[in-house]
Amino acid sequence: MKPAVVLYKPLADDLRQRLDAHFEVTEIEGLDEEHVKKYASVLEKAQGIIGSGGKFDQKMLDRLPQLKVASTISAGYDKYDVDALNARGILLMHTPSALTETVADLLMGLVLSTARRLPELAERTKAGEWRENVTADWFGTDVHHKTLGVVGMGRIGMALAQRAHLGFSMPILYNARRRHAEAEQRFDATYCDLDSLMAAADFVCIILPLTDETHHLINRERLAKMKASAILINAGRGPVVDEAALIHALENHVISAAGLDVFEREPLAADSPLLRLPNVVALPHIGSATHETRYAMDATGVDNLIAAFNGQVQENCVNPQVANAAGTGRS
Ligand code: 8YV
Repeated sequence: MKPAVVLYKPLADDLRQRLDAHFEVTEIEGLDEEHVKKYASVLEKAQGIIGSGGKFDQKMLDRLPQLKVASTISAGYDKYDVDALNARGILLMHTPSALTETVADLLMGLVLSTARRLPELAERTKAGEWRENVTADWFGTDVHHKTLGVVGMGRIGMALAQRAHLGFSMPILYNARRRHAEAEQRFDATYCDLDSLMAAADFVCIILPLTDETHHLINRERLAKMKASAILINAGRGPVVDEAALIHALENHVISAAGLDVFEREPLAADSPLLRLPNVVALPHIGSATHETRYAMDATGVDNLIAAFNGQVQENCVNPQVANAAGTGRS
């Protein structure tokens, strides 16, 4: 008998067929409270689950007593209580490699948008305000040859450093848990402690996962270390930056601007002060949101689920150590 799997996001036909070939699939509309209740009996039988979003805390895991594998169609897995998964021997698969280049493109887009004020000036142009050659109040600041600070030198940090250093001649500073020889060799990146990076960079780009250690890592004191001309970019996870402290820094010109794809609460509330600040470019968490990349992520999520049920957890597995306990086959 094929393992029972719950799918909680729509997939392209070919990916759905691939999933159906391996599993007995029940598709549900979502994992919010309403649907969790509606599909309680389906969840109770699920051995696998695949989709993106949802909160996999102990309460949710209690609704999934048969679960062996969770395949999240995302790189981040901060919505999962990994200790609870480990205790139950549930494998967690994710899609870190599928979105690297696309998120790095967006980061570079935020760097350019904030420095050159692209959204604001495009709006002013559409509003008919361009009546003569622009004067200094329309000017932005240069990007090329400015110093880029990368906080979190993972795959995306590397892809950003490549663009910034090789494409825009930007010196790279970086902070990470450990030194990154390849970044230093390929992009001449200089390792810095976080406070020195904050003080020296013209652009501080945050590309960190959300963990207990990174929550509010960028706080009022750290923002105060930045140059008044510097720009903060966050496309990792919102709560890594203390949003109230950021708003304070932007309103009081402690820093010059911010480019944000992620927020403490998503979707961002319509009355957030961030939306009325002219020096903020706010995006609706679109780091990986291209047709090609979202398809690639979905495909990786499906392949991950199949691989995990075959005991193949060499790639894309958050907790390969539980492979045996999960009883999913050879490890
Ligand atoms: C999306 C992301 O939020 O992969 C991640 O961690 O933040 C994004 O790609 C989403 O999870 C994809 O549906």
